[in-house]
Amino acid sequence: MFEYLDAKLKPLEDKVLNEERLTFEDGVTLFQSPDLLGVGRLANFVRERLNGNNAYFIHNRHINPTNICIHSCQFCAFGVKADAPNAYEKSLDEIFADAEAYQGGEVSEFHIVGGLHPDWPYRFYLDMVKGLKDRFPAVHLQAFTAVELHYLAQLAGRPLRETLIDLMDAGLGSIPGGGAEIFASRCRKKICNDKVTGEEWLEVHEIAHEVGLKSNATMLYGHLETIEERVDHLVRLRKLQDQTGGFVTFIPLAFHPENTPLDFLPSTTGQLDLRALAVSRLMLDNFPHVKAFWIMITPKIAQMSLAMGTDDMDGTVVEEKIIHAAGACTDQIFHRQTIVDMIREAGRIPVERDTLYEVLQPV
Ligand code: V47
Repeated sequence: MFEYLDAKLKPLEDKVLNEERLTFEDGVTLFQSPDLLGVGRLANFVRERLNGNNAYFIHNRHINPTNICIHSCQFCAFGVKADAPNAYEKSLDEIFADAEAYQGGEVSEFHIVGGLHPDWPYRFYLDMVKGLKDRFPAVHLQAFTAVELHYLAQLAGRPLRETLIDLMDAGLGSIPGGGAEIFASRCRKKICNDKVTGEEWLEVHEIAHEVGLKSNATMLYGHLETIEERVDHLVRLRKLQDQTGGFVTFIPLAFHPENTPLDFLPSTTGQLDLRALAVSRLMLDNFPHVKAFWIMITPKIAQMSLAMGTDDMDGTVVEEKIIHAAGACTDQIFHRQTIVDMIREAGRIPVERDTLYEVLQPV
C-alpha cells in the first residue's frame, strides 16, 4: 500500500479515486503539502484516467508579429514602446515569409501572439489571418490572446462577438491561453494594472466558446501571487469550463524575472513547477489536457511532469521571443525526434496531434 508522507493527502486520494470534485480548500492543501510525490501521484491518477499512457506533442511554429505594446506589464520583458532600440514590427510580407520559411517542416499550427500595437489598424490583423490561411490552408491558426482580442474589438469599433466571427471567417482556428496571468484583482493590479481584468479575460473566452471557437487557458505563477490566488484562478476557470466546455488545454506558465521590473524575484524552482502542473491537473478535472510548456520549465522538468499530471509537451516552437526576452535559457527549437525520445524514455506513448488534439501521423 502507498503511504503518503502527508496524512492530509489520503482523504484527497479517496476523492480523486471516486471522481469527486476537489474544493478550494483542497487546492490550498495541495499547494501547501510537503509531499510533492504524493501530490504528483494523485495528479497521475487523473492524467491516466483522461489520457491513458498518451503524451501529445505538436509540430508548430510561434510567430510574434510585433513587440511594440501599449501596456507595461510588470512581468513582461518582451513588450516595448515604439521608440525602444529593440522595437520591431513585421510587415505582412515579413510575417508570410516567416511562415513560408518553416512550412517545409510541415507544421500543423501557427501560434501567433504579440504586443498591442498602438497604430496597426484592425484591417492589418484580418489581412494577416486571411493571408496566412490563403497561403497555408492546411495549417491551423491559433492566434491572439484574449487581451489582444479585446483590443481588436475596440479597434474594429464592434462588439467582440462580431469581431470574433470576422476573424473566424478570415481563418482564425482557435485562441491561445495567454493574458490570463492571475485573475485576482489584488495581484493583477500589481503586475498588469492597465490591461483587461480577470473578469474581462474570462468573458472573452466565454463569448469565443459561444461562437464555436475552442481555446486554451494559462496561469502565470511564481511572482507576487498567493497560493489562494492561484487556487482562485483555477476554480474560476473550472467554473467557466463547466458552463461552456470550450477549453482544450491548460498551461501553467512559470514566471521568468530577468529583464522585467520584477527582476528582484527569484526564478521558480523545479518543486514549484512540478507542483503547479500537478495541482492544475487535480483542480481542473474538466479540462481534457494539461500542457508542460518545455520552453518555460526546461525539457527535463517537462519530461518528469509526464508522471505527475501532464499529458502534453507542446511542440517544436522554432522561435520563441516572449520568455527568452525574460531570460529563458532553453533552446528555441525542439526537434521532433528529441520530443519523441523524451516521451518514450518517460514510459509514455508519443502521439503527434493537431491543435485540437486530433491524432496526426503515428510516431
Ligand atoms: O500572457 C510574459 C506569459 C504569455 C513572461 O495557449 C511570461 O498553447 C513567464 O500564453 N515569464 C504568452 N511568462 C505565452 C502564452 C502561451 C505559451 C505557450 C502556449 C500557449 C498556448 C500559450 O506569456 C503571456 C504571459 O502570461 N509571459 N512574460 C515572463 N517574464
